[in-house]
Formats: sequence, structure tokens, C-alpha cells
Amino acid sequence: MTRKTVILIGAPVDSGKRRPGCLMGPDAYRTAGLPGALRDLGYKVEDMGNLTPASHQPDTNDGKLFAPNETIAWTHRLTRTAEMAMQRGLPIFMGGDHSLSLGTVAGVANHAASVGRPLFVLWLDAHSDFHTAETTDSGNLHGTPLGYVTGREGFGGFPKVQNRVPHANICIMGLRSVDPAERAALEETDIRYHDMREIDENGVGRLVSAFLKDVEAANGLLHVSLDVDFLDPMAAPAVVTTVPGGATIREGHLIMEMVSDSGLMTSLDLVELNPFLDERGRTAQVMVDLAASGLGRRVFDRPTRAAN
Ligand code: EXY
Ligand code: MN
Ligand code: MN
Ligand code: MN
Repeated sequence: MTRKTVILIGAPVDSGKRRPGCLMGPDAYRTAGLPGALRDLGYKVEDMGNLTPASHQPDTNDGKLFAPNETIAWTHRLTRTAEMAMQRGLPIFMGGDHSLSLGTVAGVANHAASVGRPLFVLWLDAHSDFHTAETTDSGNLHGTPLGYVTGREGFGGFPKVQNRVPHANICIMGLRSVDPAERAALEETDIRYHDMREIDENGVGRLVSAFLKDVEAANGLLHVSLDVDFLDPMAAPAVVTTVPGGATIREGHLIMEMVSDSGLMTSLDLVELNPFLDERGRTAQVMVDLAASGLGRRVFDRPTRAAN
């Protein structure tokens, strides 16, 4: 039997917001043992190392947007890289802040179109990231990737999205911080979004299972974008955009185990980890464990942690 290939892609994108640190993310995931965890699960693991953005003019940061040139350059690089990696295996994009998903999701969508299958996106996040480069108040482009990949207007200077992700194929879970402009725009779409109240009332299992059924019925590809701030800051402190009242580690694992059981996931983003803010690597470890759950690790397979 040929082993499935996982392609680790370091995307040390730090241009999507002002406070630096996400550039250390890819190496923190490696240090927390992501490659070994995947090999233990039977995957062939290729690590492409850390990418750099396409060449670009330096940012002057005298306008509203923070570092647009660099983010556009990353979008070019990551779109191409995602398209290429999808032909060879299951890419895990090790971020980097969430602006990396402008490129990864656009590239994965191009691949899906080329194989004639619909792309579905599961967005695990406290935020909806549905701004455009024009509606953002903060100027931080990590708040815009879902706006971009669904083809919203207002991304002048960015590469034109070749294959938009249809609203009906997107499910956002974990919402508890949505700006008024994003909310108004979201409510005009049939994107499904579940805030923490809905999670509390229904349980993540029921919500995720309904979405996965639709992905399966459509023979879709599934991209999962996991933002550290989906989790409660007590469980995952190493992120700039903490919002209290987030998902528990148990809810995170249930989602990722259900995704894995479905066999539908074809690509994964791990985003917003800021190792500079971590406590002895525990957030990096939580993210690695969630990724491993999404790729088949189960409680009884779990290796014993090395002693300090
Ligand atoms: N909506 C806020 C903004 O536009 O600045 C916060 C965005 C945070 C985005 C993080 C990555 O999920
Ligand atoms: Mn996000
Ligand atoms: Mn977020
Ligand atoms: Mn905002």
C-alpha cells in the first residue's frame, strides 16, 4: 500500500497585522514534533522548508492598510505553492498569520477546479475574517481572507481570484468577534456560521457532522483553516487576537477527529500562532495535537509525552 504524503509548507507570514511573532510559527510546529507525529501515523512526510514571498516593493505603511505589498507578494507565492502541492499530497500550511489563507485557499480552489470537484472550507476562528481591503477598520489584512476567496470587491492590487469559493460551501465555527461591516456582509450570504452560543446549544459534533455530510454528498475537497484564537485563550494563549469564551481543547479534538473519520480533508492551515507569546510551547503543542487528530491520531494511539 502506498503511504499518503503530507507536505509541510512553512509560511512565516507576519504581514497581516502589526504585532510581529507569527514568523516563528513554522519552526515552533517542527519543534513541537509535527513531522514525527505524522510519520508515527504512517504518513510519508515531506517538509518544503520555509517559503519567502514573491519579490515586491517595500511597504511604506503610510496608508490605512498595513504591509499590503508584502501580503500581496505572499498571496502570489502561496497560491502557486498550494496549487502545486495539492497535486502531490495533503499540504499543511504552517503559519504565519491568517493573511496566508488569501493564497492557500485561492490555490486550493484552483486545484479543485482543475480536477472538477467543488471546494468546501471549514473555518475555525473567533473572527469571520470577511473584511475586504476597503472595509477593514484596523488595516490588518489577516481579517480579510474569507472576503478575498469568496470574490468580494475591494481587493485592488491583489491577484484576481480565479475560482471563488461559493458561499454555501463555507462553514465558520467559533465566532465571538465580528465587526459590524463584516456582519452586514455575512448576513447577505448563505455562508453558514456558528457562534459560541450555537456551539453551546447544539454541541460542535452536530454542527460539524451536518457540514461534513454536505461535503461528502457533493464529492467535495475539504480545506480546514484552524486559527489558534478559535480556542479559548486559557487553552491556547500564544495569539495576539485573543477573545475570551472560546472553544475547549475537547471541542477542538472532537471536530478534528470527526474531520479525520470523514476522510474528506485534503488541505490544512495552522494559523496565528505567535510563539513569542507562548508558555513553554504549550499552544504549539495543542495545535500539533489537533493537526494529528485531524490526520487520524486517536486517544489510544497517543504516544506518551517525553519527560521534561
Ligand atoms: N475584525 C478585526 C479586524 O479586522 O482587525 C480582527 C481580525 C482578526 C483576524 C484574526 C485572524 O483571525
Ligand atoms: Mn482568523
Ligand atoms: Mn481569529
Ligand atoms: Mn475590523
